Amino acid sequence: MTAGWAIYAPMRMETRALRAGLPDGDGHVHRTGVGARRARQAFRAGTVPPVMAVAGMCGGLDPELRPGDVVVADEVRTDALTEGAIPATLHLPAAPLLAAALRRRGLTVHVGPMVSTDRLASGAQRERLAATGALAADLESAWVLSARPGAVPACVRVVADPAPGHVLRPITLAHIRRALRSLPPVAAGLAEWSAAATVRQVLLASPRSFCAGVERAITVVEQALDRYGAPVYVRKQIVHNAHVVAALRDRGAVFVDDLDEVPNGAVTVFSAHGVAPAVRAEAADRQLSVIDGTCPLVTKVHSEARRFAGRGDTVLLVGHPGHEETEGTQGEAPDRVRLVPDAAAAERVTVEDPERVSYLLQTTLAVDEAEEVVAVLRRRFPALAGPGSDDICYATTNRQRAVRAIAAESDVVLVLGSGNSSNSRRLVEVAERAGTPAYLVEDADAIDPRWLAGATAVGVTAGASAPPRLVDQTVAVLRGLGAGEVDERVRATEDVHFTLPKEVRPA
Ligand code: 0K2
Ligand code: SF4
Repeated sequence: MTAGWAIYAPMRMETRALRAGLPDGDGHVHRTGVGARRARQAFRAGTVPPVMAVAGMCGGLDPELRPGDVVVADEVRTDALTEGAIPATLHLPAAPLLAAALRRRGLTVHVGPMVSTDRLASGAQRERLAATGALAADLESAWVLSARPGAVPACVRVVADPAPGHVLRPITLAHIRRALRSLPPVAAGLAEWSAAATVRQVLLASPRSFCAGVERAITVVEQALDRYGAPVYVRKQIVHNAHVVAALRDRGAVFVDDLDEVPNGAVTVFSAHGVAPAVRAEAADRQLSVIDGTCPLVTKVHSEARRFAGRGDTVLLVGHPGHEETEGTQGEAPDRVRLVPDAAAAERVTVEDPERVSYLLQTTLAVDEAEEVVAVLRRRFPALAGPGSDDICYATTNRQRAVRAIAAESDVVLVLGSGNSSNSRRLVEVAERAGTPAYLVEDADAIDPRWLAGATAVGVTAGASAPPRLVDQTVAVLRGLGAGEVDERVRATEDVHFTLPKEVRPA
């Protein structure tokens, strides 16, 4: 926990509840007094620490808010009609990280704007404030947080007085008790947040995020929706990313695990990871109107599998069992392809004829691990033949090189990507092998502030299926924790682009 941080709350009952959530609460929780005037005066004599939070109770403006719900402000404003209104809105971009830390403590958390007023709001004023989009209102936050403009700020308020009604009208004791019960875990979450407010630099890996195959696969679904209308069926996740899938589902894509779930004749897209010939045959039998989203670099591995198996080789496919890409490649010659997940399996695998053996690689393997596995295979089968050019694709290789570069300079690395994304998981492992703790996160909301405690340099990258905007949001959160510097480490430039399948190609 950083020494220079503090929580400010207006009333004694609030400071008491907040202190109860901190082992060393006395040193960190301070009372300002109630209202704008007292909040403005509270700092005249004292020094304000570089990391400061305002916490306490508030009145709900959004009718969804219940007593005891927590509002984490991403903006703090003053009511424009308030005397002494602060001129500009205060932005608090680390709000999603703090909100997630509080949710993990079992609290119901809402993120949105907080408005500070100089007096208890009347019914008409409440309606006017609610119409501005503010979630809740209080009497101090804006003035407390403007006491030290350069500080790392947070604003967390617990709803004691829900809408509808007058904001901060005389409220029932039961609501106050409910709200006070939420304050100890709020203080504990703020302690985690304060410990992460050491971040000064973000190191961005380049390249990161979407590769050409993912761009193409997503465009295939978008174009299919535009051209043929919803629903468009997609076999499996088009790419392994929950945000991409959710966005396409919103536009009318229907994701299925099996072609059984697709009505006869419907427009059906195959995912970037490719499919076995048996799946193509089934689609043809069902007269599905197929558009193939398979990445051309996966298709290349399929043709190698056909070529090697066709000349009578045993084909050793280095890849992960159960992954859609390996299932698809294996399906090209199920009797001849053997899956080799790791070096131990390479030591055990048997072949019919050691003079007729070749290997292939899943496109998203860790380059260093795959080299080890192939070295074992080569030692055991000196006649081993390989693909003409690397199966591990350019995007995988470049992203791993770039994450290794940032890991060397970072205290911790965050990798944006979904849990089922093989290439994203490999980026975590590559950073860890470089000696730096690394975490896979679906988005900025999934960042646990405890990972960042005491870190000054945080590396950020994204798997090939993770949208770039998730990186932008993560950088914004890290800026909100105090990162003033964002530097990029470029290890390769990419200008690969694949043409679209004819069914969705622009005329
Ligand atoms: O890395 P994975 O193969 O699990 O797949 P995604 O996360 O969807 O990334 C795109 C790569 C697809 C094919 O190589
Ligand atoms: Fe294609 Fe490589 Fe992207 Fe996979 S990671 S979709 S093989 S470019």
